[in-house]
Amino acid sequence: MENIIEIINNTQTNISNKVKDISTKVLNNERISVDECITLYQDAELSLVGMLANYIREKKNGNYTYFNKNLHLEPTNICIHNCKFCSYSKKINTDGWEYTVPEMVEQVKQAPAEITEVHIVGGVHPYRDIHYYGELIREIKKARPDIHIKAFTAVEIDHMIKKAGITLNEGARLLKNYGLDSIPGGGAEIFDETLRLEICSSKSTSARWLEIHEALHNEGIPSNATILYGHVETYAHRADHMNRLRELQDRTGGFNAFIPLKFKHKNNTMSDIKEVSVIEDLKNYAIARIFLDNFNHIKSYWPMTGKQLAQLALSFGVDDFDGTINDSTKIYSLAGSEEQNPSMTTEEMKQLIRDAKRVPVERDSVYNIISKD
Ligand code: V47
Ligand code: SF4
Repeated sequence: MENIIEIINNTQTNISNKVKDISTKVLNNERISVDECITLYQDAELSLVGMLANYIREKKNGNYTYFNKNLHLEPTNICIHNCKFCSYSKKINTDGWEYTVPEMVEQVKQAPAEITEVHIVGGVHPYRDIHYYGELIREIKKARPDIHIKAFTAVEIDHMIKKAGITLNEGARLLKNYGLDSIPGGGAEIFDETLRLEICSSKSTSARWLEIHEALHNEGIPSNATILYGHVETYAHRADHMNRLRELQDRTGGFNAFIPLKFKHKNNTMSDIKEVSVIEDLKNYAIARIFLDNFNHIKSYWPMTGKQLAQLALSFGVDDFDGTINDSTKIYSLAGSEEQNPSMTTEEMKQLIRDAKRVPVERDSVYNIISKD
């Protein structure tokens, strides 16, 4: 380790003593504080945080880069909320769309046999409750008993529980009984209460988002966590967001992966905000990897970032590429994501990973290895 610290001292010409001390801490496997996280965002060079993140990435996941074979189902874009960054939702009785349960089950039946996961995220429909979505889970399981169902953000779950008039613990148990296997990380946005009111005022509060994930973890249902970054937040807001996740993970260990989601500005009411640079994206991945020492995986969501940035991110702390997806999501293409029709063959995914000098590993939804090069 002394060697790496020496290299940092000799190659990072502009490094401050503070950043040097934080780097030493990271390389000695010590947890960094919120203030130290902010210092890295403000003062550290991309190459330095990249190197530190890569050290941790390789310690946790070696040279592996995980992906899975999944299908995205979006039940509806009808939504009661008014998130300013959303390019996707419609109000009921306008020109929104909604699939019926049989239509969604048919989509799953039609999916290639090798798909191991269905990811279900959509708008918060005013009339649908936990029993409606529970039926969907049950029918999908009937059609494809082996498929892992990763479904509904905490914000969707919050509404479906309220709609059914039951408590959170009852809801978590019910979802488990219906066959829910895990939940995705969406709806977290940014936890700072003032900003949350500014950009998505009607959405479940930050405390509620965390409470729902905790209840599900306690029921044995793991989840992911996201952050929406690159809009009106500061570095301190990002560090605070990750700190609340790190604290919850210390208590439950129920998070699988952290997924930074870059704000895309097309077709929404925050379009006047310029999107952040690729340097900022890479720095954000790297600092997330450094700060979230109790998360095993950092995911780059390629349909949003584009294949090239996702590939580059594999050298900045990222070890997970998400899934092959099959052109089945509209959430990001409407917001101007890099992939307008996201789909990738397994071979293409593996080659992108190999080209970044990593080993492609097909995983299931809880990171058991299915196959590797
Ligand atoms: O919460 C909406 C984001 C999220 C925009 O767990 C936007 O594996 C950027 O849950 N620019 C939902 N982001 C997506 C989600 C997800 C995605 C991928 C993987 C996983 C996982 C979960 O999409 C929302 C919101 O933060 N979003 N609009 C936008 N304009
Ligand atoms: Fe609804 Fe989700 Fe869009 Fe917010 S981001 S308006 S909760 S679909």
